[in-house]
Amino acid sequence: MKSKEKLLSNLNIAFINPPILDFAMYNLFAEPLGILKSIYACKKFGANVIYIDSLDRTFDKTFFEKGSISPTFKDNGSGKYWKKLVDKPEQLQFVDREFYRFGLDFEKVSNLIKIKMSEPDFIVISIVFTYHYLAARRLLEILKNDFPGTKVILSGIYPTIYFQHAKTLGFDEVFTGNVVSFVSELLKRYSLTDIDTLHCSDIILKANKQDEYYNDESDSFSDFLPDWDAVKDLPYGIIRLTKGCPFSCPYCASNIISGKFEKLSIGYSLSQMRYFAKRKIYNIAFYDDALLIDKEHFITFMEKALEISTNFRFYLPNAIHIARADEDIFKYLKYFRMIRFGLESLNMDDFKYGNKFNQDELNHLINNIERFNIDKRSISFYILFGLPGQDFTEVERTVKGALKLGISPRFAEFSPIPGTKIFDLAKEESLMSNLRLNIEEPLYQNPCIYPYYATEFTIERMKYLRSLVYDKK
Ligand code: B12
Ligand code: SF4
Repeated sequence: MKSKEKLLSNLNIAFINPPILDFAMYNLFAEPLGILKSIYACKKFGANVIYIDSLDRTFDKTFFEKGSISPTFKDNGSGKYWKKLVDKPEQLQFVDREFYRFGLDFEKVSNLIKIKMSEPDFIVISIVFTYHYLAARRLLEILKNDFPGTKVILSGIYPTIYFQHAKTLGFDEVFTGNVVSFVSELLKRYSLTDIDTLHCSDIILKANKQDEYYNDESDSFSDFLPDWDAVKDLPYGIIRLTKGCPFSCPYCASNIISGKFEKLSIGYSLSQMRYFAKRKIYNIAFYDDALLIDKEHFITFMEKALEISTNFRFYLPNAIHIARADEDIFKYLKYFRMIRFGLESLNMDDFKYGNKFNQDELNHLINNIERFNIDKRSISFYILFGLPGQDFTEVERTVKGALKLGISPRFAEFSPIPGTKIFDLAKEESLMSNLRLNIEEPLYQNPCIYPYYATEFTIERMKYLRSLVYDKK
């Protein structure tokens, strides 16, 4: 039998974060966590691994065709991707907007694989957003031609949410499970050892414990560490303290992706903070769906992270819960440079917004923003628009109401997600709209499409709402 650490030493695997085809994309602390965790695990078990991040903004301009537009980097590491104007797909011809490929050209991705690994056993592609599937299909065509003997696997949030659709693309395998089950599957199939899943998480825990930054006294297994070494010039760190969310808002896929709400062990999260500090990476974004649900957990993490370094500055591109941000939480918000609250609507009793807070909790929060002297420029409140059955005047009232309360609104366009409670309603509404869009086609799930072409939130009306917010500034 092979040594436990070398169970996958016969395997050559190429992990790919593919280019994206879309109208707009901005890197707001986006990293493919699932891929990075898979790389970490596969390396630990001895597999030969390469990683190509097609969206890497540090690629030199010689990697891109003439006419490509250069990326940007803000001080906090976020910024624009490399992009190139391309033809719109047939289904989107009616949209009067430019369409881009973000990141490397598809052929270039395949050429880079050839340079780095002559005969991969697997090429693993992962996609987050359902409406980005075209890029996976395009890449698959090229890879099938260039690597006829290689299995090409699709994974990530898109196939987890929309397996029915993902399996039509022609991949050799579509993987819908999490990273632990992916690696367990590889171990079962290729380690030539009889391993059951339980045993597998034991060896994974052991692998984590061997990491020089890992220092978790608890013996519970949280997850694989992401292989941040695989990201050159890492511009920021990503952290998660929890998985999933105890709420179940009708428009959200959190429960489908992550199952029940779960805390990750503090030791697991802190080991990544130690790593970031060592690499002098101090801008850290949270990926949690429900960061503040377990207050003690969040506070313990913050205290210990700040013991590692007081240079850390935190970002919340995902919203946090208004009702959960009390005085104990506010003590830590001075370390945050981007704070976004999930307001959704001031019509807060309507079930479609998830009943996540009440008026008293909102008032209390607004008082605390003043009381704790938080820099208002870092705070905004997401307002959701373009939901099926949502009234334009209701959103208008919310925007005006928010401005009156002295808080800064930020628009979040609704994206209908298959499998969520509101999806069928969204489908009905869009089939009745002028264009009769069938949102079972993922391209119409794009937040740049659905609200503007399938509901009463036209581009003109949204221009007006945006002017209420931005013309004031
Ligand atoms: C962080 C995040 C963002 C970040 C970064 C996004 C990015 N590009 O990485 C920001 C803030 C930018 C963002 C923006 C938006 N987001 Co977002 N986001 C998320 C969030 C919270 C986490 C995504 C994530 O990376 N998770 C970590 C994953 C990778 O870890 P994991 O649990 O181990 O992964 C699971 C599986 O997918 C699989 N897996 C994943 N990757 C891999 C890889 C391999 C190799 C394997 C084997 C397995 C595997 O394993 C796990 C369990 O099955 C999800 C919700 C969620 N709970 O996941 C929404 C989510 C993806 N976002 C969503 C939406 C709607 C948006 C916005 C449209 C919101 C808006 N209105 O503006 C924008 C659009 C952005 C864009 N197009 O540019 C939707 C997706 C909609 C869709 N149709 O696909 C989600 C699902 C949230 C929801 N509402 O339900 N988002
Ligand atoms: S509270 Fe947020 S993460 Fe949780 S179900 Fe609702 S929208 Fe999703």
